[in-house]
Amino acid sequence: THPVTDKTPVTLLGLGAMGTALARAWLAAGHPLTVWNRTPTRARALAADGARTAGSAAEAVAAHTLVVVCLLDDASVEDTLTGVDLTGKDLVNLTTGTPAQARTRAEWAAARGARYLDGGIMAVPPMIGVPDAGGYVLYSGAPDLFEQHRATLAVPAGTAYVGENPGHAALHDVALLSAMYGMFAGAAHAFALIRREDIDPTAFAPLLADWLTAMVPAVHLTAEQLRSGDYTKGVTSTLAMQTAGTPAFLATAEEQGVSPELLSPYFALMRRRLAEGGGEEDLTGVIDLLLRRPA
Ligand code: FVH
Repeated sequence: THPVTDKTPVTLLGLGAMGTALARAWLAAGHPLTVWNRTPTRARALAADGARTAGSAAEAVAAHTLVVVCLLDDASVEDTLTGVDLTGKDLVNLTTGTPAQARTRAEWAAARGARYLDGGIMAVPPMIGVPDAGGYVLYSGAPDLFEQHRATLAVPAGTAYVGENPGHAALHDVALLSAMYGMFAGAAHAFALIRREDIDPTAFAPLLADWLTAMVPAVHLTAEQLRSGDYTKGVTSTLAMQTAGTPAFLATAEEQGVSPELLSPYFALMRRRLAEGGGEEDLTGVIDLLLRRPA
């Protein structure tokens, strides 16, 4: 049995690296916690720290109203919860998936009598339970459900509610991580350019970090341009000017013996937009070229 407390009891399914970090945060904050993991050995250390371990997912779900799921993927959620009685449960799914999977999972939960919130974790396990680490979780789904459990959900990491559509947490998650990979791709090309010269990468890195940091606020102007539909609004470096500069980038890559394969697709889109008459615009028109079909 759990000690008497006014803290919301939590059931947690999934004790991988992330699930274990979540569990430790709730235990440290004094929340009664019931855990289940497919491989039971992972629950033992948590039991020693005060978690109650359930012998099956069904037993764990039956223990408390708030049920948090942090498994590998959507298929493992299906495997784990098929046949489990979810009537009256508040299901919070922190498993990474696509927006469509989240929307389908929300309907699936509703058909089983459960309320549903989807979550996208913007943190790695060491950031969980560390208030200043900067990690947070994106949530979408029923607003009243989020409000009801906001304080409990805020224990492991900050929370950011992004709307009622259950697919929007996953969409924001993937969009933010996609931007991150674009940044990593640019940094990879930059490091490749200097790699064959007598340039210390650790001396170059601060310049790179400062430059990327200085450029980041440009996303706000892009957003304003998208909202207004005026892609020339506030433009300081036109598409025509920037496209004229791209041969120097490609020639430099050639001189340095570096493949342009990370940059070339973006430059090709810039040239296409220029050919369509977008020369006086910012780079924002490239976004329209990426929209392949009506959503
Ligand atoms: N770890 C991270 O850095 C990232 C940060 C951002 C968010 N992700 C997502 O969080 C989900 C869980 O990730 P994780 O780090 O805990 O992942 P693992 O350590 O690999 O643990 C996976 C757990 O899933 C269980 N599991 C896998 N398949 C099944 C199944 N068919 N049925 C039941 N459970 C299953 C696995 O159980 P076991 O192998 O211990 O028996 C673990 O509990 C994930 O969506 C990340 O994308 C983490």
